[in-house]
Amino acid sequence: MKLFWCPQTRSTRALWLLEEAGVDYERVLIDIRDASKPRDPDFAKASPMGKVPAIADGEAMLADSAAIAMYVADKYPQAKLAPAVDDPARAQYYWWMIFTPGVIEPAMAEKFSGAEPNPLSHAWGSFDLMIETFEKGVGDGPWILGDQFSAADIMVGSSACFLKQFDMLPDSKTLEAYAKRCMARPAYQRAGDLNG
Ligand SMILES: N[C@@H](CCC(=O)N[C@@H](CS)C(=O)NCC(=O)O)C(=O)O
Repeated sequence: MKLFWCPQTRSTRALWLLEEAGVDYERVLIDIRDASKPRDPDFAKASPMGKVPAIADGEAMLADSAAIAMYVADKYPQAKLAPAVDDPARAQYYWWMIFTPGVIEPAMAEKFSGAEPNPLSHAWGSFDLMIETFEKGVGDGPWILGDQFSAADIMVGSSACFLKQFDMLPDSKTLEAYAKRCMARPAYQRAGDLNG
């Protein structure tokens, strides 16, 4: 499997994922900050928007950290990164897998840009509602699905770390502690070392 990545981007999620999954992969650098540098021709096929992360796994090619997380978790069930399809926990797993691209990231953009919150019509609710929902979801944890760590933690856990890194995490003992638990995972640390 080829992972198209670039340091200090959302590729960190895919690195963390592949390290948790214990999958053999090759990192292929895409310098998103310099479009004049040559790019592996598979990258354009895997990522129609030219964004990282993306993967090429034989003929299977896709981009987007959430899509990649779902693909890898299902393709490598031995890594136990997703509840089985017939496990009732699968329902909450889907909800939290989509929470980062559907809610956390747009809510962060709202906050960053200073846009007026409009929870009734904005699909992500609002930044404050996102934090409240995220906090309740983590609850006593330790993970977003309770005792079982899953790819959903890679999605929302990395988002908690980004919120912290961008100084956007409000005073929340629950989310602070959750972010710390994620960062303490050996696979997260290996991904950090690879990320430069
Ligand atoms: N929803 C995507 C977003 C990916 C994304 O926006 N990646 C940025 C870096 S963090 C990128 O590749 N930007 C370069 C560009 O748009 O040209 C994901 O979660 O993977």
